[in-house]
Amino acid sequence: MWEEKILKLLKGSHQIISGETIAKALNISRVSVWKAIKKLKEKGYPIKTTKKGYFLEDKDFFIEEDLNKILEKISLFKKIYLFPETTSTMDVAKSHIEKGENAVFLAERQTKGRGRLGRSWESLRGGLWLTLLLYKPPLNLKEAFFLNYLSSLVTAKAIIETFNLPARLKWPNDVLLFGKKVAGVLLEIKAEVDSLEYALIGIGINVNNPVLEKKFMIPAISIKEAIGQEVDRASLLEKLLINFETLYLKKKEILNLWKEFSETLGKEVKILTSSSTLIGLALDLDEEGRLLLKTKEGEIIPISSGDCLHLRT
Ligand code: BT5
Repeated sequence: MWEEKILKLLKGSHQIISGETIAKALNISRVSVWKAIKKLKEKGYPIKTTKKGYFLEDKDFFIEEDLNKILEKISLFKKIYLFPETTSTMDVAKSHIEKGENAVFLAERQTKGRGRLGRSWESLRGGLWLTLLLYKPPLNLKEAFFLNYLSSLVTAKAIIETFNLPARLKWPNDVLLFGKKVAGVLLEIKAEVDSLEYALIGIGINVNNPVLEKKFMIPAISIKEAIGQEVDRASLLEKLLINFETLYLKKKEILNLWKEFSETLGKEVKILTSSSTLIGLALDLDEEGRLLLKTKEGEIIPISSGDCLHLRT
């Protein structure tokens, strides 16, 4: 309980704060301060201890207060669970399903972040790594694809609206900035015959974390790199969740907006599916969320999943 309050004091201070000052401010003993600091350090917060007191070396951390402010503005998700470090927010969200609530799981750092098809997702501190848990969303299996489009769409919109950056969408699940990947979406669902038991939507956004452009499948970028300075992750998260709630279940609007922000449609693309490689013009999305690819021979092939490479305009 004191940990959160001490973290808030440290986050708000540009100077070293003595143990005595913290103890007085919170009306607790020096030993309680010391114990709480020890726990915070164990959780991974970079608190420097000097003779004069304590100092938080990196202030880019969420505190409960940031998240409570966001929760006041949304109603679809009842809670935001924050983890200084976890394997993957997908794992912690999954272990929460039986509670039967919609919730958000947020981690400062993931040790086993994952992408699609068992690929790994680098999740260093400074990024926005979250999973949205939707319990029994009113969609059937055939409609689950809307959640994929909705999630990449609201991520792009949040980046545009918060930072005025030209984020665009790449089929099926990437958000691009200047042609480089700034965010990705991972959807995991469990379906009954004609309803969804749950949906776990993983969203990873490179915000203030370092990214090595050439390290990944396609070049990557962070928002910090695009803007030239560290940015506020709480405002981005707030926009993302508000937009998600606003567009949730508005199927037609989701598809139309996705098409509007798409970088893929109208481009010559190479699609890699589990069984084939196809080249053609990305024409449109159909009502089942499939990408319609027009081959050189003029055949139109609907594709429901795969990886996409942009060839040329
Ligand atoms: C994705 O997969 O783009 C989905 C990424 C979802 C990550 C979120 S973070 C919160 C939640 N918890 C998780 O464990 N996951 C979700 P895919 O399209 O398969 O792209 C994966 C590929 O992107 C990798 O094989 C790398 O080449 C590349 N990559 C890995 N980390 C990256 C990063 N931080 N930025 C850009 N590209 C990255």
